[in-house]
Amino acid sequence: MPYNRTTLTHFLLQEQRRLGGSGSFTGLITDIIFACKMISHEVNRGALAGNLGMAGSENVQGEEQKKLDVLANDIFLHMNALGGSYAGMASEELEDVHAVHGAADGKYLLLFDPLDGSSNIDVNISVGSIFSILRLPEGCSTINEAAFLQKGVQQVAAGYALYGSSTMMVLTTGNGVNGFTLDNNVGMFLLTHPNMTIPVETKEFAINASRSRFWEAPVKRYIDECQAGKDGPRAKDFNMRWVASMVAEVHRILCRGGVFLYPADSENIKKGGKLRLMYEANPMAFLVEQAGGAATTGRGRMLDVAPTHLHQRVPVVLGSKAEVERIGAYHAEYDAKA
Ligand code: P6P
Repeated sequence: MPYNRTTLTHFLLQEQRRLGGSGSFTGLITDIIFACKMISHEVNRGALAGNLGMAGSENVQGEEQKKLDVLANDIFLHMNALGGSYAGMASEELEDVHAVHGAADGKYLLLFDPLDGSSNIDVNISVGSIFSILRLPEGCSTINEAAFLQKGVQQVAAGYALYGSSTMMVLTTGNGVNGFTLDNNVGMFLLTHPNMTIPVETKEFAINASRSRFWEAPVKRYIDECQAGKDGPRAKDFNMRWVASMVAEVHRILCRGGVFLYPADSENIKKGGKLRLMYEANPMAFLVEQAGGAATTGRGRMLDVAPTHLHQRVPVVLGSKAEVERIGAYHAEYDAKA
């Protein structure tokens, strides 16, 4: 029987009953589900819909926007305002926070990267949407940047949609990680990857190796040892992957293990690194930890980083716990000698 799977909506209802929740999770995630279905449709149509190419504008990061960056951002802002759950939103594509006026019961804040990895769009490589949900601080009456500057441990839910060979949504509400695949025939996300778990060990690392000349010594040591293979200090061969789409890398790690590094280096250190804390590193760190992995800056737990501004960047090391801990140990040894 093809329809014996659990839908994402039913899964959330079951979670609420199990956890005695107020029912708000379903409302929170339902808006995001609609947004991701619409983005999936536009991404999948690609050239046929004239969606490829540049929008002719720049975002707050100073990056040239793709047409689909702008479209995905507009879809997220519109769809997530309709449900009334969110008092405010923050997007990689917007300099300032976006207050949702008249939100019926806006007790939450939504942060998102509407289309991560969009440089891959025009060459048909997987891209994704990343989202993070925080509570509106008690007594907060003004939706400003300060309301959003909460540590990653404060997230109530996080996840991503992956627009790949199939469209998937992977989600945590703090009780493990579950993956759902979009059945385009009926327009529903169906549970296909229950209780996703990251193996503690791995033989696969992901890093942009073209930046090796900029790396700090502990990163160089770790990668050199992996590349030395079974005759080197690790006594085993490693494989390397680099998709240049964080959602695709994290999904692979959730499915089969691995370690992902985007370190701060001598070239990007002034900006604090490459990846953004609030709507890339923190939601992915929440997912990875909930799946039994680890996520750090190389020098401390990602979810404990105290944010100072909305679009701040951080060094990222995440994935199989044994490798993340090894990389942390190499940084600590290096710092102790400094
Ligand atoms: P690079 C995409 O632009 C992104 O933010 C992440 O999704 C990805 O992991 C990284 O940047 C790719 O960076 O330097 O390889 O282009």
